[in-house]
Amino acid sequence: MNKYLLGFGAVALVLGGTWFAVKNNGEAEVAQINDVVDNSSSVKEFTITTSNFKFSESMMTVKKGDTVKITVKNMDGFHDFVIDEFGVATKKLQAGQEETLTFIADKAGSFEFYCSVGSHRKMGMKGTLTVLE
Ligand SMILES: [Cu+2]
Repeated sequence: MNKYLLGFGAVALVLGGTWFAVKNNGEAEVAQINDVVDNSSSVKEFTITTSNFKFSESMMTVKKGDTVKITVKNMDGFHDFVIDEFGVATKKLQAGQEETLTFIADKAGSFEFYCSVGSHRKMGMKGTLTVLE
């Protein structure tokens, strides 16, 4: 191998390295744009009061991917708040107690929330959480 070929090889290596660096830079920019789109979900907060024998809200609507925070305040009697499909429930609350549940609405649909104490659910202590696609 003579000096001329060695020089040519070195130039090719430098050019190749530059092309690789530019290409990777482009991919990093695309990844950043995707992050911005994925951050469109938000936190939705609700406060529900419970009493004999109803919830103050019968409908709540969020979007899939939202973080849902529900504060349950028991004014009167002995109640809890349960959503089976998301595996969340408060403890059974005495009058004057409250508890906040936090979960991610990771599936779309209509889900019943209810009070599991005694026959309260049958007596109308229930409502619907709607998760929009
Ligand atoms: Cu109840």
